[in-house]
Amino acid sequence: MAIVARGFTGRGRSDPALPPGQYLTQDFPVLSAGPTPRIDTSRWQFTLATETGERQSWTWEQFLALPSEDVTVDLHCVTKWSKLGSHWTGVPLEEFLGELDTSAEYASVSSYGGYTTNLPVEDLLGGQAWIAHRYDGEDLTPEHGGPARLLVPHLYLWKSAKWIRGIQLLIEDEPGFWETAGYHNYGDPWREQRYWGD
Ligand SMILES: Nc1nc2c(c(=O)[nH]1)N[C@H]1C(S)=C(S)[C@@H](COP(=O)(O)O)O[C@H]1N2
Ligand SMILES: [Mo]
Repeated sequence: MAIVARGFTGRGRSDPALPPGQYLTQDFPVLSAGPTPRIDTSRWQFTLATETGERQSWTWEQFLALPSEDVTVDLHCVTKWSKLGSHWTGVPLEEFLGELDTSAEYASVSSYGGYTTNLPVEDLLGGQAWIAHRYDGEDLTPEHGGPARLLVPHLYLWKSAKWIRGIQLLIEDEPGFWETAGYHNYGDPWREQRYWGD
């Protein structure tokens, strides 16, 4: 294998924080598959359902009363932009899943507006995922998923469902909106899992 010095590999930057095939952006592009739903926090609810049909819901007030964390994370979109060091406030998924009696390994995430995405339950735990309600010190805007969105920055950003409404735990995996349309089922940016077959 030829050894190619960094800087001689073409236009791509070789920032070690950038997964393969990604470029840096300072903006925060908006990518939504449909219209932006407007959900008043007075009628917002987040519902977690287990594989046995057990359900638990949180109102906006109950959600805000949970312990939240300030996190700084890198975002990687499958359309190739990456944004490094973005600041969020959110409730770690352990706060919702922690007490739950489940043997489900898969999660189907659904949003107000109908978007869905899927990921292993394991990827929601271990300090890797939050339901975020603040971005850069401000309430999350509707365009970026406000009042609250999933934030799973170690996977491509399509897994970070905006306008999150619920999570259904499943024994068998259930591909979501983009996963059904050809995006990779798991979506690890470091392994460049963009499409089925990658
Ligand atoms: N509900 C919902 N969530 C979504 C999407 C969407 O269309 N609807 N798009 C996904 C995709 S493809 C990306 S790249 C990110 C974009 O988030 P942003 O618009 O805040 O940059 O949201 C993800 N979450
Ligand atoms: Mo995306």
